[in-house]
Amino acid sequence: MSESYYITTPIYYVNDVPHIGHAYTTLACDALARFKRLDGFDVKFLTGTDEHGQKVEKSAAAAGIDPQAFTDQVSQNFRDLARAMNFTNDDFIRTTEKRHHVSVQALWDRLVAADEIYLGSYAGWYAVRDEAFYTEGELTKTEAGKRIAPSGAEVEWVEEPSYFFRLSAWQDRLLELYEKHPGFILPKSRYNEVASFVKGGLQDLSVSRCSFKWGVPVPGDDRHIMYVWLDALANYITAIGHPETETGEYATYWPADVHMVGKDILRFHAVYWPAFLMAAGLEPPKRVFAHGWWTNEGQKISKSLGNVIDPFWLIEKYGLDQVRYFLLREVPFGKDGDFSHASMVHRMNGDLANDFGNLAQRVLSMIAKNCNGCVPLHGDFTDEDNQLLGAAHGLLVKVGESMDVQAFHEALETIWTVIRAANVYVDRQAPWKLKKENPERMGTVLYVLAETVRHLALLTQPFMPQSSERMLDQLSVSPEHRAFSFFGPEHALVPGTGLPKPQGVLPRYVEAEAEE
Ligand code: ME8
Repeated sequence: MSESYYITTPIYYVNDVPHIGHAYTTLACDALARFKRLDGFDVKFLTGTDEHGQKVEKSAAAAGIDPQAFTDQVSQNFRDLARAMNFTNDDFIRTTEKRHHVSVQALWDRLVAADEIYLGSYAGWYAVRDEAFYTEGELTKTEAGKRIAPSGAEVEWVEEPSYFFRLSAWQDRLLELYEKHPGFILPKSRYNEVASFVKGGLQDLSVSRCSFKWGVPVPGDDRHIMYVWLDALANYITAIGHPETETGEYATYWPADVHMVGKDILRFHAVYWPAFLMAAGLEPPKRVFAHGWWTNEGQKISKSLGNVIDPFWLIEKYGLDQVRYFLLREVPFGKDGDFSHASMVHRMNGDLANDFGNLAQRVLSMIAKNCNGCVPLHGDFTDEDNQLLGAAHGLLVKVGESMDVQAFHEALETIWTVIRAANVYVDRQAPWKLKKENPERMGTVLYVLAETVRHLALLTQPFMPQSSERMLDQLSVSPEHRAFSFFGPEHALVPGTGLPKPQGVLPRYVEAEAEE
């Protein structure tokens, strides 16, 4: 039986249209899910939408429709994005689904049974935009006297009866969890940030509200609606069949291998979520990875600035695989990044068209022209041949190590060292000159290159699936032979195999056409 691998995205609020930030997080998960599937794992990849809470209720009211109809509409945009980005999520969860109500109420019951929840009253600050509580000390005041949370969201004073979760009792056990599992929070810089927040002391957390209705009622006291974050976080176990925990998908996939999130919501995932789970007698996830923030041409992305980057538009303008590659290559995963047209075009024309596209195109068209359109016969390999083939074979282990710590940029950089080495090899070996003087050597050189491109195309599948698949088609690698178990020399291309007519993959960006 293959090893399981469970990976999740945040579930996105349906008050907004999907933008580059949402596409980014799910893309990172998609690349990882695809990589693990190709590597033989039994993968479950989950995404979805967060549909309850005051923020969504307010957005529905502003749109003049009832919350259910509103969430149906906006949730569909996220499904459309998944299709447009070629995401391979195995499930799409919505917190308004029946299965989720059942699961989140069962989680509540577990917490009550463990005496982790008590009734009290809350008086303090709340930011609807973040759906988060803040202490006075965390706030700043604007010139107009408004109080602002560290995220920039406005807060309002809330005073109402509320159920509380005994978070304050979980400080030591959380710190122990972080210490025992240093990979629980990545990247490392974020680990330190969370650990010092917890060391600073935790207060009990208000986990129900009475001032609005759009959410899951507290079992046995339906004046109260569950705090939207408790509701939302539970999606990760709902989707694998909770409240059933002994058999089925929960038994197979929990604890999750990676919860991928943006840095804005790390605290909810690395502090509240493991505390809720442990308090309910369930295991915490294995890892929370908090990635960085995208800006647009140096500016914060916001609706009010009107500079939100629409992923559908990006794909239309630059091409899907180009966008997928750019987002994962441009910025060290975990750090903040800036989107600019210039850097997008630079990657597209440099790394993709000039380096990889051109390599594949040169090799395939020389084979088409000089080897009757078949995988060439080869003679003995020279040291240089073996060096390039060895570097290509060695990629899987190295790239796998980077993927295991979600260093997507590093994985791609490693693959590109071999792409560049292959381009240097073509220039040095100059197969076009060998046709007359040493045709056998020409065949060997082209064979080494075709075999290198096969490795490169196999490994780039998780990142740029359509382009890699087209390259593999052109090498006549059958779809059943594209998993990583077919990596390596035992599954090398067979001389004499007929190849289809080559077609360019990964075109250059042409400025003039785009400006029309
Ligand atoms: O927080 N750069 O949903 P949300 C990078 N419903 N990533 C960005 C980004 C940007 N500029 N903007 C958004 C919620 N993101 C909750 C989550 S989970 C149980 C509940 C991404 O719609 C990033 O992943 O506000 C961030 O964490 C997420 O969108 C926030 O999505």
